[in-house]
Amino acid sequence: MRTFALLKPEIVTYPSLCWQVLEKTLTAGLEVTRARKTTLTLAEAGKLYAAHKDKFFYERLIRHITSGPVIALELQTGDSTGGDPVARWRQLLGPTKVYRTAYESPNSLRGAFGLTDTRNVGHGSDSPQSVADESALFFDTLTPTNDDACRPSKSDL
Ligand code: DAT
Ligand code: MG
Repeated sequence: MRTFALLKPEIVTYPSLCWQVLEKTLTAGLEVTRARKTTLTLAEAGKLYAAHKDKFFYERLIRHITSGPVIALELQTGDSTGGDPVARWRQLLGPTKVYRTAYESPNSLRGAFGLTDTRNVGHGSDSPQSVADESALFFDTLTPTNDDACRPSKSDL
């Protein structure tokens, strides 16, 4: 079983932050099975966030996610830890709203690196269906861009 995760531009733009997020991810018992760095078009961002189309923050969300490079990750829980990778990644991310991290999970990724409710470090699929849809979008159908040559290895970051 796997999950789909996305690191947002406010992380990917800064190599040292990006590496810290990846280290915390591995330390939490998640393994990276596929990775892809890319920059989303408006149309691709619209597909990722279709469920939020009518929300007041939709425009802000789309503007932000297309503002720079993102890293898509397919994650699985390691053999020794097991468990549901969807829940594991979302727990590591922490609450959507950054102010809540202060008392709910200061050590989560959003607690450590989140800036605002929009610039909140990452995305995580929330169901088996969204894992399938979002993995397919990023790993099978996305428009190739110049960023595709990049891979999140330690030397790259
Ligand atoms: P999550 O990313 O925790 O799954 P979500 O699916 O409810 O949260 O929302 C998707 C993204 O939309 C979220 O990462 C950031 C943005 N967002 C959600 N609620 C928001 C709010 N109240 N104000 C601004 N942006 C918000
Ligand atoms: Mg969500």
